[in-house]
Amino acid sequence: MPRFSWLIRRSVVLFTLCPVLWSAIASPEDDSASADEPDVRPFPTVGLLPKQETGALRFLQEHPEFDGRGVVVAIFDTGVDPGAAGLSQTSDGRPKFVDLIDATGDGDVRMTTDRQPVDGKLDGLSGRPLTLDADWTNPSGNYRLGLKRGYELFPPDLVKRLNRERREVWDLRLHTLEADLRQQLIAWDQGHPQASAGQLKEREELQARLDALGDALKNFDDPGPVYDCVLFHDGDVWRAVIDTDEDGDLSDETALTDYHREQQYTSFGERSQLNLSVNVYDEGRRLSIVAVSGAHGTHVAGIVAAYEPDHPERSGVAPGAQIVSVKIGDNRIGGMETGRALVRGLRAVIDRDCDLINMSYGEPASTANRGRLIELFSEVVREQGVIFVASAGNAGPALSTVGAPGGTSDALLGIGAYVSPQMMSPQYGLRETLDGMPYTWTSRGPTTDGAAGTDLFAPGGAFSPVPNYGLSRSMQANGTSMASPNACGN
Ligand SMILES: [Ca+2]
Repeated sequence: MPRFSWLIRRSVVLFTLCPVLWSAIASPEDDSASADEPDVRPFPTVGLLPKQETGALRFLQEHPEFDGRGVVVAIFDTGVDPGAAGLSQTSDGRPKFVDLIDATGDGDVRMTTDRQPVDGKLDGLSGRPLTLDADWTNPSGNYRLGLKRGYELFPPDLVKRLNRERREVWDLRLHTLEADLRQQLIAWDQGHPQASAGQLKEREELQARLDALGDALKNFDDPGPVYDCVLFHDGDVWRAVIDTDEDGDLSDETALTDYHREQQYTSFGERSQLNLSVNVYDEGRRLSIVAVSGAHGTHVAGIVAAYEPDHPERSGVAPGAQIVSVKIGDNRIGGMETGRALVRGLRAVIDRDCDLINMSYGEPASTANRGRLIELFSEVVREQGVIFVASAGNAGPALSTVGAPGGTSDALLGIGAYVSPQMMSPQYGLRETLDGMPYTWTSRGPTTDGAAGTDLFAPGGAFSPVPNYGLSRSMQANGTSMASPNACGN
């Protein structure tokens, strides 16, 4: 699981503590500021995305070009949004993303129906006629068709929002019809003070329509958007077109190819603001639509490598680094990772020549250094020279609470979460700060086979970018999920 659900729970605990600390600090005995002298200190932006604690800030100031340039980091997580703030370019002008991969398969579309167009149109699998773009190059003239339900792919919080918004539209339409029918019924009653049995059938018809509307209002069942997908080979590469606005017109859509070739992405539309890219596998028989399954991966990637030239305090620890996003959080099983997704992720690490992996994911484990996946992780580290950084877990403060794989695998660097005075003020609203310390909830070693468990501590809270679909630019979150990318960036 992403160490995000945990961190939210822990955030609540931490935020619950903050007012207690604040009230202690601002008690009447505190004479640091008098009532008629307001405290006007500037907002301490240095702690928004912490870099001072590890020496990274000073290092970047003294060596601005030693900022991760030439380094590629794989982010094993919920996927990273290529449209998020600060994640479009590196500090030396290269694309921020080398590749975006869905290793889970939840975005897969089977493309097994071949059709030839008639008068520039195809019969889509949704039943809509699809208008092609006359400018596309398709030497074979053949098109492959598929269909994808948006809700199979969208993050749960987006499904919830869209469902609510679509319900509002549905309710408004039905309530308008309902009001109209009620008026018709009143008018009918006024016009038929002594209706015959035959005339009453008209009234029964109106009443039956009203009842049916009432049922439809009570039993709202939203299947969500359903997208026609079309694939064709332009002579060089496969190109995928998704009818993101469900209007049957494909000429208003972008013809995308594998992300690593052209670094293109598009969006499912203004309402969802969910960005997507594609990869095509199995000789055009499988289209992989790559979208995030949550906000976690984008937040993590921002801590490693966001680049904000106008607001360096918002930049990540290594703004020059490039990213390979590997989605391991599968929407179909509540965002859990699978062994298959992790193996595909390791393949991508080797194919794209990644230098580091960050994995802010994991579960509790009673045994250390065991299992086929741990063997594969160790091979990538020891034989490919990849540095593998992972969160230790948020199950502290008791001893031997480190989780797998970060805390329990000796080939990986397991990262604990630390909170510094510089972080306390901007992130938790403390006017006077305490000494730096590990967060209470950060998992502790030793492992059951006697290793330390937590190899390093790093700042475990940050304001960092989140995906566009969340309708926010950035958010604060804490957890070893945030400590691991901070260490990875360093
Ligand atoms: Ca369209």
